[in-house]
Amino acid sequence: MPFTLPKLPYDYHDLQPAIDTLTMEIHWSKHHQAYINNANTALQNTEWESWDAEKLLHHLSSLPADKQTVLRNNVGGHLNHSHFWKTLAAPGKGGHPHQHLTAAIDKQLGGFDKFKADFSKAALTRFGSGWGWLVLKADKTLAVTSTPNQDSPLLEGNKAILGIDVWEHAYYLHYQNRRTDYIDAFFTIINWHAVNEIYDEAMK
Ligand code: MN3
Repeated sequence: MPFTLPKLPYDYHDLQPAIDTLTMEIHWSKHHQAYINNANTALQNTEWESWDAEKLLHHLSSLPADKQTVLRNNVGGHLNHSHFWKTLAAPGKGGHPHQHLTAAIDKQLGGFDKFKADFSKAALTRFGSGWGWLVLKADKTLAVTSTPNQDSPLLEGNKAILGIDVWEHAYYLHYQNRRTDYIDAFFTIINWHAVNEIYDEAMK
């Protein structure tokens, strides 16, 4: 099978109170696993079975029409969630943005407070299900964006640096309709050590 569920770098309960234990368990073991199962089923016994997620999304429009939507949603869902888990850490354990990332945010996004406000707004105003993002564009500058459903930033030629899942399955058990409170809490569990590394890698 091409895709497998990545191990979480923390326990289900470690992200409390920002994300509750049951939400973490269901989100990782059921929702993420479902994207993987659907993608694997769609790829089984095809000539694209050995392609990695990035290559599949990059060449999506050249794949058969009846595969495009299922792969867009489920390979996208697998990539987005794999990225999401990596960029979270227990409250107080995530460190801070490094100088070079801070400098880029200052210069390109108007400072950290402005970035936080814009990122939060992108996440809050994404209608229905989707993601808010900090991305690195092809020209190596940062931007705040959002994507619908499980669309990967790669579909717009952007690399994910930091993303927030704003599907209701990511927060509804604890926050119900209060997406704003979930977004605020998200900022207490960002693993900046990981985000710094992702940024450095993307800048290469
Ligand atoms: Mn999700």
